[in-house]
Amino acid sequence: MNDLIEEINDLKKRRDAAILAHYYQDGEIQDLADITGDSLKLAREATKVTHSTIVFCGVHFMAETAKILNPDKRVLLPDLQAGCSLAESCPADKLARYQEMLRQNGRRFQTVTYVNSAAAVKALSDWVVTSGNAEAIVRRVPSDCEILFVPDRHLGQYLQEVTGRKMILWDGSCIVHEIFSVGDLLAMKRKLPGSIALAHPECPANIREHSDFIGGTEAMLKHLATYAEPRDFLVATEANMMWQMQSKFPQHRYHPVPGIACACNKCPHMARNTLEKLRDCLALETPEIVWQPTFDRAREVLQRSLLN
Ligand code: CIZ
Repeated sequence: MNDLIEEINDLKKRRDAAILAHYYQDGEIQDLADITGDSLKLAREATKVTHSTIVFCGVHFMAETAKILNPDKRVLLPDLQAGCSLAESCPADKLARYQEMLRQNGRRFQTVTYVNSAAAVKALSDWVVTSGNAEAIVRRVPSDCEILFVPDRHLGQYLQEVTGRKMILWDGSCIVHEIFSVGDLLAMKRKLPGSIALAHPECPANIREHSDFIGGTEAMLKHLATYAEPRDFLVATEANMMWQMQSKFPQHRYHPVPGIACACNKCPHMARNTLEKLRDCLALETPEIVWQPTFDRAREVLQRSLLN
């Protein structure tokens, strides 16, 4: 393992590469990264990278976003098959047909798209949001327009609740956040009185309503920073997030909320990126995210939504 890490660090220098890693990656990958973050932070940081190559340890739409915002960089993704159930639920052709049907019915709307989507879908959108900026962007949509929110219906429902804006919701969901067990969450709260439940807004309403704090990963970290004394936190988001929590705030105890059918929730797509694949992609300079025709229009939307 130490040899592998040395090899990666050596290749990183030789390839003039910066490693960006999402909080949902295994701790050993986050440990090696130059920058860790949620997709909003990583998208913004990617635009400041001075190296010629970015190795993106995350899923496909995140690496694609890094490429779109930094066309001159070579962007590598250790496993090109690292996808996302939300992105899969919303193919661009299906969205285009749905938008057309709404227009034909005289509906005046703007499309607000969660970053967990393909570039071709972003290209059909007015706005792209992450869990970190969704509320602020939704508040920017003119009040005389309806909002078509794609693809996460749980995040959309949450945004309806906090902003009071009614939305037309796409029927997508995240396979990790959808399966937390409310029965187990309630049992954990009984077992650990005084514990604080943190839920991601991609979780369904039954989990959110029994949680003390709802927010994306960066918001969760900010919230943890408000507790000086050791506490018990029940965490309803991807289990690797606890590695970041533990490193930044080691005084607390973190307990993963189990899924309905498993002890904890790890994203199988994120798990495709391993140290070995990270080494290989640096050595072979592939797989690479290659510029696609839809990236031009997606770039306008991403720049307006994430960088301003
Ligand atoms: O926006 C992201 O990075 C995701 C997928 C989750 C979060 O809340 O950070």
